Amino acid sequence: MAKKKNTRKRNKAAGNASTKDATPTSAATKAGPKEISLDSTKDTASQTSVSKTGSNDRTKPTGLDVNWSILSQDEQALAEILLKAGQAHLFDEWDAPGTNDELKHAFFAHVERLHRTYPFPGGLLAYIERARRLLAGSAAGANSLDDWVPTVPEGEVLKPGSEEFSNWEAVGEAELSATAFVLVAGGLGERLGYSGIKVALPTEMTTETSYLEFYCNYLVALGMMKGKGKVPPLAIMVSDDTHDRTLAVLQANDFFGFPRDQLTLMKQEKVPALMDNNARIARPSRGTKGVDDVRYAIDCKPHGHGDVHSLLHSTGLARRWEEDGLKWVVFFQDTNALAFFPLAAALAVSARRDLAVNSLAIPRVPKQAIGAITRLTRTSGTETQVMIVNVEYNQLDPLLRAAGSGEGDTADPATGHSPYPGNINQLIFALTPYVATLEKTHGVMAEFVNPKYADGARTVFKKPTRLECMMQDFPKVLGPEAKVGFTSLPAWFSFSPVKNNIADAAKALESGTPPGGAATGEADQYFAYAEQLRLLGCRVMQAPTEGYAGVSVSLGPRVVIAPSIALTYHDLRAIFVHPEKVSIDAAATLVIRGTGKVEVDSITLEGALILSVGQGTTVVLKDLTLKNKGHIVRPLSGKEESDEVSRMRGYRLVKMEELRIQAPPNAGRLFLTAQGTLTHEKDLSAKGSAATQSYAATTAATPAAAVTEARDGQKHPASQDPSHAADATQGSGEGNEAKEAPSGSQTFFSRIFSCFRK
Ligand code: UGB
Repeated sequence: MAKKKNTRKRNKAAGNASTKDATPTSAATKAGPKEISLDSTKDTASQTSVSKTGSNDRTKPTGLDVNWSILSQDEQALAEILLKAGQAHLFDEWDAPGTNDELKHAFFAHVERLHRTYPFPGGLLAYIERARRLLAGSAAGANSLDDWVPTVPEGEVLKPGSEEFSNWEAVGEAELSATAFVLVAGGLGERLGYSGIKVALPTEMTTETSYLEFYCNYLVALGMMKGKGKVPPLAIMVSDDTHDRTLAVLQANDFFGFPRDQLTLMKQEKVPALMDNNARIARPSRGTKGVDDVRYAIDCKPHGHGDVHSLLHSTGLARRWEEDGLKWVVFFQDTNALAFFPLAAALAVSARRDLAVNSLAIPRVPKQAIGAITRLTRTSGTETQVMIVNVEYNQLDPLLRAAGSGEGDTADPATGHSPYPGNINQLIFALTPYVATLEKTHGVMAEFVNPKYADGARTVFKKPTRLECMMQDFPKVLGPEAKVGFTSLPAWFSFSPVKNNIADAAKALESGTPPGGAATGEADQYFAYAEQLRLLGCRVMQAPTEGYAGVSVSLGPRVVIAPSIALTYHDLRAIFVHPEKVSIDAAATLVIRGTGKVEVDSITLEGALILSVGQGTTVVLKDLTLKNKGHIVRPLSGKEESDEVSRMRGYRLVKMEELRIQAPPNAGRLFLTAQGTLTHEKDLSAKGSAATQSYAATTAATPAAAVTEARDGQKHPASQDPSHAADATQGSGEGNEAKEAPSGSQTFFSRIFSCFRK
């Protein structure tokens, strides 16, 4: 008990430290979110117990020996640690005193940082010792899951559009306002081949909303619509690779309207890369950007998303959220535009089933690069241990084979999917057991190592490796009393990450697994909206799939409904009041955004409509038939100049013509009718007469969004001239072979494509 009290005290100090850091003095961070200082909050007891006497009972390598006198006591102590950890080689090529002394001091500053910020107790010594043990096991072919027997766990399988689903959503809506959010965004996305940070990528090209903007918009809208105006807290885990650029994007965009006192950036640090089974620390390769002289440098790599737990502990954030009365914390990834569709329903599952951990899952395609939620059982003597936890994709196949399933990671013939639900790494934790566990464990997670060997004897690495940890391993440190489960939803509704460059996406598609590319991320987002409208009963066509550099996608219709308009399927249902009177063509574009309200009564859309509604205004779409040239998707020719974002997709979106409506705030109830202009409810009877007051800002954009707004509201642009509209539709050349896609129908996709979207 006394021990617990002490821990609480220390954490309280941590909380205070982070609050203090919220008002940094540097200009760069003044306007920013709270910056967490790692050093004041870590459990560094064992890290600071290093002798500073400089007494050295080991033989010093020459490079160190000759420089000993120029080192400070602290530097000498750090050198001792390195020697104790078997890292003498790092001094091999050091110059004599007087040459490159600045670099030597910088080297020790880096070592000090690595030692201090290693997120688990024990600093560098502990890291190297653990690495040696894990590397020895890996070289011997040991598997950490060797004694465990896998079986398929039980969980909740939800079907969007069903009555049952609506009931779950209704229960979960109340939980949304009792939730804190954590975005893990420390990954650079090397597989993606994008030079920026992943959260700055556009989710789709119609509105070009970035992931970061989208996530912030969602949470701000959540606060406004379900949280009585209180925006939920968001912590973003960043790394050295992403911190500055994430902050810069936030600052450049005035934090996307996110209240700063609710936003925290937590920085994870890297760990040393290791070059052999002795866990000898690697130097960067020659020519590495930003490295003056590799002889005085250490190669570092990310430690994995599992660091998020130690950061939520050391910053005191998790406990503060619990003290503030929040019940849940949701972890989500950097590039999944579908992340929030399942949230309300999944929160309801957590609440009703009293789950300490609820993993969101999808039907998994065998060999898909996502982990599998698995029930693992281990019996030793009379004791049986059971845990429901993610088994990473590279471990699943050997585990299943070892357990006697000769075929390994294969499909259940009855469903075409793996019997094991696929982990989308979106986790809902109940805050109370989470905080209690963090206080016991300090967020320390099991580490693993995954070297790629260059030789059969497993002694040479292709490139340096490092220890890593994963956030979804948290159930492994929970007590046996904690209930762990999963909620499975169709992939089309919940998961389409952007992880692979276009070539790898094409290869994945060819091998029968979901591509995870920028094009599929975009297409799946449009599809998720379109399919929800179909489930409501709207008539929404679906464009045929087209190939772009080997990646097949169906990019129409392009429906984007901002979170500020609808957060849930339930909200969409309230907007589309007469779904049977809604018809959307395969080549159409429908964007609805703003902070007002929308009611879609009857609409036939065969072009592009961009509707923005100001707060305090409701726009009713009634008897609106819109035809214009709309937007078209143009494949990249290969020869043309193109930007990185288009190259990742293999196409660009050309905005030929669109009707852009900007409804002003506090204008009451306006109707967008056949004429394509906004009319106040009271003027409807005088439709078409001079008395009609129009608020519409209509737009003829051609080509490439030459947008002009007609503020007098009396203009009738070519897009509304029926004769022109007919030409325009032909001119678009899009959707000629589009088919009607009634709800649940996948007939317009290849077999494999439909399989991913279930
Ligand atoms: N991330 C960090 O914030 N810090 C890090 O050090 C590393 C990553 P990846 P991965 O759902 O598709 C995971 O690299 O690790 C962030 C699951 O392990 O995209 O290959 C990073 O910014 C796997 O079980 O994914 O695979 C990103 O937001 C499966 O579920 C997130 O962590 C898979 O995700 C994931 O990093 C998936």
